[in-house]
Amino acid sequence: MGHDKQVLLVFIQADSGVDGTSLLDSASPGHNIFSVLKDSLLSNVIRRAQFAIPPLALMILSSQKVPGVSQSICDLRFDKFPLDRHWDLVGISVQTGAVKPAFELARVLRSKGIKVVLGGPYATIFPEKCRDHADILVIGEADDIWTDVQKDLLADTLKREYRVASFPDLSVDRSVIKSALDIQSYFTTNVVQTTRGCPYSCDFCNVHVMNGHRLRHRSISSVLREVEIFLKEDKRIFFFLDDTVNADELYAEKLFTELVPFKINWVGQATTALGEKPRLLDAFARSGCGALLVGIESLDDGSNHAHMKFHNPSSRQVENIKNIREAGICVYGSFIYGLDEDTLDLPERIEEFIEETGIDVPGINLLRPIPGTGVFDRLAAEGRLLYHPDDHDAFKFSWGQEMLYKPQRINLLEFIPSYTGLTKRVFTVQNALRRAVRAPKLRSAVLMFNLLYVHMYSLSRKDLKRQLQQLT
Ligand code: B12
Ligand code: SF4
Repeated sequence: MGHDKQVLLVFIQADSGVDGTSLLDSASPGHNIFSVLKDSLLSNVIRRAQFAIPPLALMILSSQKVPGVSQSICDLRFDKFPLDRHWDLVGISVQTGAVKPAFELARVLRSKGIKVVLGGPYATIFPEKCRDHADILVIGEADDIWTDVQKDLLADTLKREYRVASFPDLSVDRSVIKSALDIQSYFTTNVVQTTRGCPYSCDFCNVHVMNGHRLRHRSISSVLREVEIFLKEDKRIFFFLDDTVNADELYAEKLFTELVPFKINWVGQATTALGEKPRLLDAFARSGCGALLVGIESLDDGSNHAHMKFHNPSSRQVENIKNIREAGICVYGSFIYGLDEDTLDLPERIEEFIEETGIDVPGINLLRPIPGTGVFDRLAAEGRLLYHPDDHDAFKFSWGQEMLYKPQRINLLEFIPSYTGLTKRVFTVQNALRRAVRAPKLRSAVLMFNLLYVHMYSLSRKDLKRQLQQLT
């Protein structure tokens, strides 16, 4: 439509973490012919294993249709910014791990006279840090307020700031439309969120800070309709993006039972408490659940408690994980080593736990103190952060290439070799093959992920070795 106002919504590529793998990859060449060959083989695996999914936030915004406004999405993980076209407004989603590139893009656009609106997790938690980098700031979940912004754009009455007064009611029907997406760029475009908010308060996480403690549900009929429509455009796997897809067990059981006839395959994130609920587990398995990411964090309950995580005591984890796998669902088990009560005996326990439970894909992370979380403020107050607390960019969401704080009970100089020793033993090609063979489902994806991690953790060890040398 020629005279429509043109709005572009941008998702930024982070230079660390999931997105940063390709940068990391080229940054650390191997030193002999064998490691060069291995690295190049594995970097191929990295490219194939990106499993890139589209930003649901921008799909939600672009689905809010205001006559007279046309919206497009630019995902900088795949696309170049279309500077050759005219834009009346560019909206950038700012995640804490990608603040610097987001601000840099805003600067370039504003210098060309293009109006920039910043929104997303970082803009919501740190509006004061974003204000100078934007013409317009949106604070909070923009499911409804984005319509106001578009109307004000049309009327030429844009305000400096839009603050969402209360969390949007998710039970109101809002359809998500994919028309602004380039479907072929992605591993799948079937991304669905059924609930928002988290009843828990883990201090290393900021979901409960951004989305509140009360779990808000979409109506089951609205989710079912969305799945049905999505399936018409894209038959690939579904990602349920809820932080805990079994947070409300009754809701989840009803939803996934009703999803059985759709015959989809899906993955999501859950707590291992699922293993204690046979009916819910059965509904997950029958509705096509192939894999679940579960947060185990520490195997030491004292450590989890020190970080305000009280659900899922370690005594029940083994049994629960076994039950989930026996139901035919792969388990991605995410650990954090280096929490406050962790001691040097933990790596051995983690290895035994992985063997005993048969976890299909282990992820062994270093604690990332994220600005805006409880743990960040506490470590800053205790003088344990290794960078200045105001330098938010230093607190990257890397894969564990670098320690960002001093552990409480383990000296940093002992901690680093203990962590790298652990990842060296857990992430080997032999273990990758073994895990793939015994996986209850999705064997090639399990193999791909494990091989990716063999490579990623070997790069992380190089970086940590460098950091250790600088510290000594
Ligand atoms: C799916 C997911 C991913 C996917 C897709 C990315 C995405 N953001 O869509 C992938 C795997 C790529 C990913 C990667 C990463 N992720 Co992630 N991810 C999630 C997850 C589970 C769901 C995201 C989602 O779709 N939420 C639902 C939407 C509707 O909510 P939303 O994104 O907050 O959007 C709303 C508002 O923020 C706002 N909004 C958002 N953008 C914009 C833009 C404008 C212009 C406006 C006006 C408003 C606005 O309106 C939206 C609608 O209400 C969240 C957890 C969560 N609960 O959100 C973590 C989360 C967003 N991820 C997180 C992290 C740390 C990462 C990584 C850095 C991980 C890593 N080590 O690499 C990378 C960063 C990638 C990047 N380029 O920035 C953190 C971010 C913390 C923070 N404060 O920023 C979260 C919150 C998880 C956590 N527990 O802390 N992630
Ligand atoms: S880590 Fe998971 S369970 Fe804990 S507060 Fe965050 S979203 Fe909730």
